[in-house]
Amino acid sequence: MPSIKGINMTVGQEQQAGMKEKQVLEDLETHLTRRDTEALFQEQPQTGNQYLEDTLLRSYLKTHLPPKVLEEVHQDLERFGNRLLTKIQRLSWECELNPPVFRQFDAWGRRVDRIHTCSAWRRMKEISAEEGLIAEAYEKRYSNWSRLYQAVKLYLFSSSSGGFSCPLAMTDGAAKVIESLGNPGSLKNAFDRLTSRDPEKFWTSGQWMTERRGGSDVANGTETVARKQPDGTYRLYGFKWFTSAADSDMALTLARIADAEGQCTQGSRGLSLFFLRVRDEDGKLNNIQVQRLKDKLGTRQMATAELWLQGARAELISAEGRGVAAISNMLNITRIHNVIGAVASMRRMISLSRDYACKRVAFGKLLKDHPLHMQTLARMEVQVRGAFLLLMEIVRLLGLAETNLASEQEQLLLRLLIPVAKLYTGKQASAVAVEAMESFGGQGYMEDTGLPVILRDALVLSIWEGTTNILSLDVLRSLAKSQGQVMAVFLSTVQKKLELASGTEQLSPAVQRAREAIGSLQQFMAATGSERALTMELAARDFSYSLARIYTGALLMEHAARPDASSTDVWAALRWCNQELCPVAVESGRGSYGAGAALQDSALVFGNSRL
Ligand code: MFK
Repeated sequence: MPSIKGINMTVGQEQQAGMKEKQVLEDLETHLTRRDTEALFQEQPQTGNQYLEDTLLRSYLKTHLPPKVLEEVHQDLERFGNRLLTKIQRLSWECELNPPVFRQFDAWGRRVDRIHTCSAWRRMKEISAEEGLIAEAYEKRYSNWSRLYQAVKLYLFSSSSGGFSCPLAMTDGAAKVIESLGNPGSLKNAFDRLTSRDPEKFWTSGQWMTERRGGSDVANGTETVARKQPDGTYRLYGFKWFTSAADSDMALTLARIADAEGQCTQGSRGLSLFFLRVRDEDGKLNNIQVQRLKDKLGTRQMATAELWLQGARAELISAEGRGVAAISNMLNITRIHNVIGAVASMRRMISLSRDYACKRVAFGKLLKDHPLHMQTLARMEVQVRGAFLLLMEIVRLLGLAETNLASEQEQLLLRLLIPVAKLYTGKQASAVAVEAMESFGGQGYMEDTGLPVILRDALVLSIWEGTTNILSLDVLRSLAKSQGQVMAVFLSTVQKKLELASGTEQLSPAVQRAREAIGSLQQFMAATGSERALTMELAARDFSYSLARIYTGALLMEHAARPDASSTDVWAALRWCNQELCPVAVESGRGSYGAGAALQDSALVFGNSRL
């Protein structure tokens, strides 16, 4: 006897049950089919021309650029915005879908170590040259404004670049190093190619700094040895553990020069900077073996590799033992690119969230009509506005420095603000990407929406190019090097901006809060006294956050004090200044930076048994 769900039935009963089941299925199918043909049940969020839609960017350019420069730049950016929308965004998605593939051996067992990139990735390289994404900064067509203009193009490109902004960062950094070395003849070809607008000529560069024994601790972690050859060149032997965009044409890297006995100087003083070609004219690797490609959480569009240097031919380009100082020019540029990437990913996420809020109906109305939802988006908008203005301030200062127009104070300020901005915006980008993802509900978590890619790629921004703590220590390095002078410049610059803002009455609560924060910061600096070294190390992160929040607050206020400022500019400044602007003073007041607190923190992490 047959059975349904364990119930015994006769043949008649079985037939009846079968017919009923069929009827239910038919009803269900009719219902689903009807619903299916009605409409898509959710509309995809989209953005238009990113340049035209970015009111803050446009108002910044209008305020700061000379009219003639603005006119030309505006036309180009509008055109570029259209190109991004209609052509480049599609390529970006292709890069995500077709990550690089590594083939170690050919069909006949020969070692080939080939990194295959997709055609969209290679097209990105051509586009970068055509658009002058590196060239613009070095041609200096617009004098001190060229660097800012380049940064704006990179900012627009970043979130549609399919990860190509990474090799561009290092390419820019390498060009900067070569330029700062006075463009020596032996590097002329490389410089011309890095800064070329000709896709046929254009080169990208790698920055090989990280080795097995340490990422951040370059001074102690670098094992690569350089052996001098009779012709004056060097051969490098070592293992590079993280080499981003390993398909690049050239690289700058650190190594220790061995003396006649094969001995090397350890520590930072033993490091020198080298230039090398990755492949020769025939495409053969320069005595380099690719061990494998990295299996990363994000930036999967890009080939990050482990490389064995087995006698790679290289040229010494810094003074012996001055490798870290020489490559720091590259680091400062790539850190600025990191800020560009952070602001761009925040802007993209928020633009998509904003569009979605105008399309998605929940609880009987559009998301944009839910005040709590809009409050959440507004909080993110304040973050990206602040980060954007901080980025513009840095590239404005860099442009002045590169055209010999920056005062000594402005140069000091630039040195301080680069690590401050890198560490702060890296964290902002991760937080905003997570928050924005939530604004799409479950859809935000779906791979094929493309939203998780933005989050994954944003998460690296606080790690590579120096983690948050390493950058916080770099902030202290810049203080120490200037013997505190940079703090005086920081404070006087902020004071000037606040003075300007105090002429706008609606801004007065923000001005007041910023002034209080400055007072607290000064008190903290004065109170560190004899315990300064330990206190400052423990306080480094909160201290850097305080600098970021105070300076950004001042920039938002300055922008909101323009004659043609809007009420939203004012609101953004007020909102920014409602947060704790000087966390270092608050934590210091709680005794967080003493030796006792350090011991307790350690005990908290490990449990009391370790003490
Ligand atoms: C979208 C964005 C895309 C970005 C893509 C990039 C992909 C590439 C991925 C990577 O390569 S990630 C790896 C990046 N690695 C790092 O960022 C290293 C992090 N570690 C540090 O930054 C350490 O602070 C550092 C290695 C610099 C410390 O080294 P040392 O040897 O202990 O430094 P020291 O002795 O304090 O300084 C040596 C010299 O360099 C000094 O000059 P002087 O000898 O003339 O006094 C310093 O002033 C100078 N210096 C150090 N950092 C500087 C700097 N100068 C200017 N700016 C800086 N930031």
